[in-house]
Amino acid sequence: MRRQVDLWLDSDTIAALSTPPGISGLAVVRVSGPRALELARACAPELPQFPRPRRATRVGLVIEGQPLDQAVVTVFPAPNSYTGEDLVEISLHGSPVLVDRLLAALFSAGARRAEAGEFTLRAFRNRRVDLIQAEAVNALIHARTLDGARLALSSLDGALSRRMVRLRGHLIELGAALESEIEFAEEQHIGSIPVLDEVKRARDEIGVILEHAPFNEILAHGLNVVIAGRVNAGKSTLFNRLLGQERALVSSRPGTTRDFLTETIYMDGFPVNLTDVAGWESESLDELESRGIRRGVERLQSADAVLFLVDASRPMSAADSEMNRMTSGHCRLVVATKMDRADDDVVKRIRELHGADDYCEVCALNDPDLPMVRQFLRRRVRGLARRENDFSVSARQRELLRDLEERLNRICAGLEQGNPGVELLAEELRRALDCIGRLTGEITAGDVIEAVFSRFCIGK
Ligand SMILES: Nc1nc2c(ncn2[C@@H]2O[C@H](COP(=O)(O)OP(=O)(O)OP(=O)(O)O)[C@@H](O)[C@H]2O)c(=O)[nH]1
Ligand SMILES: [Mg+2]
Repeated sequence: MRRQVDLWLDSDTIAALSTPPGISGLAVVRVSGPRALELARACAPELPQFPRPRRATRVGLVIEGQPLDQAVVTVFPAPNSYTGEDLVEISLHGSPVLVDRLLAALFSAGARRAEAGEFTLRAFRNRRVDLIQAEAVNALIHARTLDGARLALSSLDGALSRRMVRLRGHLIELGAALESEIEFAEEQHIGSIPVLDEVKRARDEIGVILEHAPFNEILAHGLNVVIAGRVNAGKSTLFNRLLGQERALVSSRPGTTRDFLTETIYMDGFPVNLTDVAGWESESLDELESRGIRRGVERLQSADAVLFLVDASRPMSAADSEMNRMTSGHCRLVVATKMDRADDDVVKRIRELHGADDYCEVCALNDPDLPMVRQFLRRRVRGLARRENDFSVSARQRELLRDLEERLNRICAGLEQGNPGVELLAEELRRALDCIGRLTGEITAGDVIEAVFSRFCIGK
């Protein structure tokens, strides 16, 4: 959905609740923009004409002559505020009734309801943060683990941004050296430019960031584990056992699970997001079943680990082989299920096929703890190394960093070969600088910016 206002140009004064809606101890309403102080004073008449910056002041909120609440108001004058504009934070009692009344009064006095992420967008627009840092704000809010929060905080502190600024300086220097090479081709050997070492170091650092990024994502959101297998293999039963509650419907009818279900369990305090999906079926299906299966496959593609269930009580089928192929590239545990009713020949066949993989045999009915399955999950969780000096990287940033790494590779290789083809190198340099500009948001298209901020919540 396109926004009604051009957020890039708009300079209205905006207001929104920045704490979660609902009953709470306190609620914080933020007002930002040129009229922030004036509008806040319209609701808090005791607020002085020139309040002391960044000092909490206790004032009464009065709307249309009626006292509403006792609040604490803090004024952050431009440019030293989160948004870079005049910003007022009104902290009142956390009652939705009071909050709605205050917001209504602010809107009727001339404020506009803030769009999702608009406060941070303004911070970006006013160069309080770059785009990398703005994305880190969202990553910090949405982090589901302490590790994830720590990674986001280093990005917010500018760890990645500073590296990009440094790299840009080196590339510009390299560009200047290349230009002089064009002019004095005979006298200099470009492969010996000292700044080349810096560029190589930066390239290697980017390589490490890209290598760590998938792990860091798991650290931030938890381990996504999909329970896959053909219909009726016992997926939902296993899901329920791992959760310790009857969350999913179980029945002897094939095709019981239609849509996917996700629930989180904790292993050593770390979130493991388990997803039960519709069973795989190779025969023709109705439209709804196919859609359910497609959703399951999508989950599978983005899974960090897979529990691949094979029913030991029935002969294996084409669906099992297809599922085997689809999950073989994943970090997976093959689980032979229904061992209480197992057919010896089938078990023999499963062992032949999967005995050498991560493999276990279970009976979810009689063995509710499933120690082998839990052990596999725990091993995955413990394998997630927590590294110092890392930071969160969004999918957008990862794509740009990959492109940047490629350009830097070409630049370094060209220079090392001694016969660089100066024009080509200059073009690669220009593109590398372009990647950096897109990362930090200096030359990022409006729709990309809009997409980034639309993932924020209102009030941030
Ligand atoms: N005997 C026995 N039956 C089991 C075991 N695990 C599951 N079942 C039964 O197998 C049937 C199918 O189980 P579900 O958990 O619904 O299987 P599913 O893979 O989720 O099935 P779909 O959602 O239809 O793909 C049910 O009747 C379960 O009670 C087991 O270890 N032993
Ligand atoms: Mg099921």
